[in-house]
Amino acid sequence: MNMSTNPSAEEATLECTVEQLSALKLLKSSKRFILTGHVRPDGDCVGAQAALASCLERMGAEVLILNPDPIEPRYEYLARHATFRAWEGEELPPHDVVVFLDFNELSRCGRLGDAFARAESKKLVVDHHIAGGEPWWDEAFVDVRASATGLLVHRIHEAIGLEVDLAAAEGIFTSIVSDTGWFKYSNTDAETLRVASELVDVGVEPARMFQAIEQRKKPSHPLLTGGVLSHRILRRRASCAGHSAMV
Ligand SMILES: [Mn+2]
Repeated sequence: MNMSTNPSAEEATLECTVEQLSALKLLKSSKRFILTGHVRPDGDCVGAQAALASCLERMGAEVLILNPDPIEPRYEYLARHATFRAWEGEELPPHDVVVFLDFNELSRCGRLGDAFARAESKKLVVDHHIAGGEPWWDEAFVDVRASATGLLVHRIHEAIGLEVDLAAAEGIFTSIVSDTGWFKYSNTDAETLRVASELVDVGVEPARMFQAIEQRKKPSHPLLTGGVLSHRILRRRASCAGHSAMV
């Protein structure tokens, strides 16, 4: 087998299509961005937004993350580095580009989609879903083989030649684990694992991320409250028993 015909993983990642190169040009040449997502944005969506916001801000751009809905509390650690705003019908601030992350149907933004359609800004889609219908966007950074949209934001960093910082790393890691089911699904490929490893090098702590996303305590949940109460009662009984035994 002639190995020289197989490009290395690095080279394959850095190979961008003409369409992707054009999208990168828009990202590099614009100053004011709005990043948006679909209604009830999931982990891939908000993670990719956090990562792209960090990337663009380090390139000197102004970035606003504006979604149709608030982010889930389980992802609030992402808000340490980026501000997530939920649209409440207000007028959009002046902006040059809207970036749509993890979806490609404008209607999935709800009424916010109508506001974007009326705006004169350029529209850029960063996504890994198969698109149906006529393209309504100006530029697209799309790869349907990518396990997560966050992985595409990692490729954008590589193509621009920008290091991934902790804010971006936590975002991309959130994206990857959300869309691969913590590396269980069949979309978990070599690039996914290679990037995850790099993110750990940057400072991501997988166990803490798992705790934040999957083991978040919900004291308001009746089952959990019951569990905590009965645990406390058992402990109290145990300590009473211990005390009386000592006496
Ligand atoms: Mn996704």
